Amino acid sequence: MIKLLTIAGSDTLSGGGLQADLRTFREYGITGDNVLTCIVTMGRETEEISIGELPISVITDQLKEAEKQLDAYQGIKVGMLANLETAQVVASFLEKVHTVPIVLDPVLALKESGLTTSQDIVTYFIERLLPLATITTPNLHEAELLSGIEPIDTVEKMILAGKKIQSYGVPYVVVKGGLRMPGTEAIDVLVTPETEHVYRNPKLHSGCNNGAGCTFASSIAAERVNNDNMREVIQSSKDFVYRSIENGVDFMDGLGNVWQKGKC
Ligand code: PXL
Repeated sequence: MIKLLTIAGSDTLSGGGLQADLRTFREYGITGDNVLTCIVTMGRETEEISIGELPISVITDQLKEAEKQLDAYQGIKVGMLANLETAQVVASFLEKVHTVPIVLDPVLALKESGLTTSQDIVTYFIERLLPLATITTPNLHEAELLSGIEPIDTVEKMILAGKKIQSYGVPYVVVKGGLRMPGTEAIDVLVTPETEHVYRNPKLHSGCNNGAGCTFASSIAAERVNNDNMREVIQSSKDFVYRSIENGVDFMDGLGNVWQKGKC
């Protein structure tokens, strides 16, 4: 059976984080190991977010176990890394991965909430983590932080930002326009070593989108196992996320989690 690894935080609402990753893998009939990096608690009423950090030894212990399994993984997805020390130990682990794709979701801005990580971490992503990844999937805010291009409010600027991020050493970049891009369409841009592709879908105004970003990145890891064509991989992953938002589950008025749904 195919196995992937996710290195990610826990989402107490279960919509995002490693809960989303493992459910996504399951929909593809793929098993998953996980390395837990932190615990995100989101207040249901207040929407306040707290990030519980773990002792670094707890993270390195898990990474050591994953290292013993490296040959068993056909891909690795990296999500939230709560602090610089975590990013450093994860980078040392990723350096040992040579043959399988690494999907790096640069979780620097949670739900575009303005909760951003420090400049130290942004610099570390640029210098150390992005060059280790096969593909990265920033949202608009993260793309602004990583590229220095701000504001990103047109497709042309999304492409420019994607190329800038690619120049740090990651071959594929998807800049996710999400709901923040002006207009009625949800637009994503894929920058490849050869060219760019623009994907357009009607915006889905369901509030059930907690976990959409994690689901997208883990779906890319799953799709990539059997498909070398990144343009097709991204289209399939976008379709997967679209279905999962449509299939979402409310946890309070108008807000909810994506609920992962394969093609059946
Ligand atoms: O979707 C971003 C994200 C990543 N990782 C964890 C999260 C979230 C959003 O809620 O909880 C653990």
